[in-house]
Order: sequence, then C-alpha cells, then structure tokens
Amino acid sequence: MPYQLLKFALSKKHPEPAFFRQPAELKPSYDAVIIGGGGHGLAAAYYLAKEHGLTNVAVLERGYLGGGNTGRNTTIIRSNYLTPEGVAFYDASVKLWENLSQELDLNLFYSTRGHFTLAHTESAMRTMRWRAEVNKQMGVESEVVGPDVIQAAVPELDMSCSGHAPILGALYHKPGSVARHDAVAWGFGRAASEMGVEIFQNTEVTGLDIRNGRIAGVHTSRGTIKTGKVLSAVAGYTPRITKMAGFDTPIVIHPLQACVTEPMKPWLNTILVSGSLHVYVSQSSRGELVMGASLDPYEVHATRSTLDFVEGLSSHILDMFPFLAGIKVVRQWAGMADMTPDFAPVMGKTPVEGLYLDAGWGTWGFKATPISGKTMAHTLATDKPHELIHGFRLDRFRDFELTGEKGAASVGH
Ligand code: FAD
Ligand code: PYC
Repeated sequence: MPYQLLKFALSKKHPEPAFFRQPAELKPSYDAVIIGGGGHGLAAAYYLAKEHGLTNVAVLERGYLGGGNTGRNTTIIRSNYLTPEGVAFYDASVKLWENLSQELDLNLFYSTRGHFTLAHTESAMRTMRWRAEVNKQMGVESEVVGPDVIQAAVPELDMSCSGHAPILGALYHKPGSVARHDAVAWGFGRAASEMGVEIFQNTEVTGLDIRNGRIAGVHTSRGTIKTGKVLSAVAGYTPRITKMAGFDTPIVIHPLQACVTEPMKPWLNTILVSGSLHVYVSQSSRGELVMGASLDPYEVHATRSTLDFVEGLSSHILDMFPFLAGIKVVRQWAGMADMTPDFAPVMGKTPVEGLYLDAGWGTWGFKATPISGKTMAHTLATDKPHELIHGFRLDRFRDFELTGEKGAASVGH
C-alpha cells in the first residue's frame, strides 16, 4: 500500500490536479485587490467574478489559504440571532450554505444537526423567548423547548449539570448546522480561480498607497500593485490594515481557543451551547468532539494556547457529561477574534474611497462566509453598500446606532 501511494505521488502520468492556478508573478495592476485568503476574501472574489463579471482580481494571502480563523473555528452555522438585521443577514447565509456543496462542486460536509442554546437561569430563558419571537417573526425556525425535549435529544446530558447549573430549557433552532471549514476556503478559491481570479499565497500586504483620500494601490512583500478598489478581509489582522489606512475602528483582538477530543463512536447528533457554562460542543464526522469556550479576557495579537483553557472547558464539559471523564483532548489551538462592542460585524465603505472593510467577525463569522462574500462583492462592484449590510456600517459607532447581538453570541465574554 505505501509503495502504491509513493508510485502515485511521484507519477507524471497521474498528477493530482492543482486546486487552483498559482500564477508566478503579480500583474502591475488589477481592477480589484482582496487582502486575505480566508473564507470571506475568497467568497468575495468568487461572487465578484460570478455575479459582477469582475475577474481581473488578485487575492493576496500572507500565509496559506484558510490558515486564519477560517481553518480554526468550530464551524457552527445558524441564524437564530437577536436583531432583525442580524437574523435577515444570517438567514440569507444559511440559504446559500444549503446549496453550496453543489454550487462549488465540492463536498463541504454540510450537516444539519439542530442547535440547542441551553438556559440555566430565568433571565437566560427570557432572552431565549425574545430570540424565538424575533426569529419566528422573520420566518426563521426557532422555538423555546423544555427539559424533556432536550433530554430526549441528548440522553447522555446530565440535566442538573452535576448539580451546579440545572437546565431550565433551551432555544432550539432546527437549521443549526456544521461544515468542513477548510473545504469552504478551497471551494471558493477553486471556483474563483476557474473564472480568472489570481490567488497568491505567501504574499503579505505591507502598506496601502492612498492619494487624495482614494486608494491607488497596495504594497506587498512581492512588489507594488496599482488598483482602484481594495477589500480588506483579514479578521484578526484588521487593526494593522486600518493603521496603514490612517483611520481607526473600535475593533479589539482577543484570542479564542478551541480543542478536539480523540474520536468516539457517534453519540452526539446535535449542537449544544451553554452560555452560562461557557461551552459549545458538536461531534465531527470523524467522531471527535469539537469544543470551545469563552474568549480569553485580555487583548493579545497571537494564537497561543493555554492549559487554563483546557482545564476550565473540561470541567464544564464534565458537569454536562460526566461519562467523558476518561476521554483525551488530542489537539488545541487558538484564533485571533476581531471583536466589536456590539457583537455585529463591520462591513462596507471606509473613510478612504475605494477601500472597503469586511471585519469585526469576532467569534461569529464562519457562518457568514457565503453572504459576506456576496454582499461585499456587490458593495465593491457598485460602490453602494448592499441593503443587507446597512446595520453593519462602520459609521454606526459614530452615530450611536449599534446593532446589539451580544445576547445571541454563543461564546461567553
Ligand atoms: P480569516 O479566515 O482569518 O482570514 C483572514 C486572512 O487574512 C488570514 O488567512 C490572514 O493570514 C490573512 N491576512 C492578514 N493580514 C494580511 C496581510 N497584511 N496581507 C495578506 N493577508 C493577510 N464563527 C462561526 O460562525 N461559528 C463558529 O462556530 C465559530 N467558532 C470559532 C472558533 C474559534 C476558535 C475561532 C477563532 C473563531 C470562530 N468563529 C466562528 C469565527 C470565525 O472563524 C471567523 O469569524 C471567520 O472565520 C473569519 O473569516 P475571514 O475569512 O474573515 O478571516
Ligand atoms: O457563532 O455560533 C457561533 C459560535 C459558536 C462558537 C463560536 N461561535
């Protein structure tokens, strides 16, 4: 078997097809440049080419595709948000997700499991009722359910959480799903590349060329490019880009950590979140439990992991599932979450003409990948913000018109 594999790998007769074209050199100019080869940047490139015929586009990625938060998240997809702006936006994303494997001709392992947000206090129950009402009003399937429904869905769950935090009920959101994160980056990248978009890995944007308040080009580790349109989709690196552009946003960077256990036989067929215990957990198609907790409480621009995190998370997971006591955590990692004060993203135009921002994705942006790509492509191509992103404009902080989504974040803060 290893010999066969080696033979295949070295064979010139059956080379693996490259996922996307890798041009040797940057062109001197492009119609648009996208900074960041995560899901959002690549999705924007895809929709720019597909829906607006803009293909003279370069995507510049300082590392490798999907190596940022796209490849580090726990892949929860849902639209059970709190504000009408949020619900409409994430619902449009879920609708795109449902057909994305077919559209990109790549199996994204999109798996609809249902999503329970557990409530352990009366005030949490009140928020669940509020979310359920907003969701239903907007045609999104969410309902408040009692302990019997939760126990029937997850018989292994200790409903008293070892006596520490008895579960009173939950918000149940039937469309809640998970997907394979790195495939999302590859799928959008491949499809964009097939339409003519050029993707450059190991290519870092080091400066912006701004003349008379307009973007004129970008400086990169491989030379300078002229362009009149730049989209920054760099998540945890956003403050570095806005510093280059000479304006500020209220985004701060906090690490968010996650981990997986060794594989087990399938037993958890849904997605469980507990804001009070700071836990979210699902079981991957490989049988691992994929788990995360709250943000690290201080601003750090790094992706280091801590023992503190695994200890805290494990103790809460064991409150919920004492039978997991002998199961090993086999991997842990972190991403840099670009947090906003109202837990909604920052999307659209900036004080620099021709420079657009897709940022503030904090702990919630994976589910938004397709719709952020589609709406940012529209915004870039037409120079008019897409109607779905009005609630996410940068100016809302100046105008005191926040889009408060904190009550719908899965992650404790
Ligand atoms: P990224 O994937 O981070 O891509 C940005 C890219 O820009 C990076 O690859 C980076 O290398 C590149 N870059 C940066 N600076 C430069 C430069 N100067 N030049 C060139 N390239 C540059 N969201 C959910 O919806 N559900 C979840 O369950 C969930 N869980 C999460 C769990 C964890 C542990 C973390 C960290 C995040 C989680 N998120 C979740 C959030 C989600 O992962 C992100 O919001 C989303 O992936 C952001 O995608 P992106 O494409 O904007 O950014
Ligand atoms: O947005 O659903 C979410 C989420 C879960 C874990 C991190 N983010």
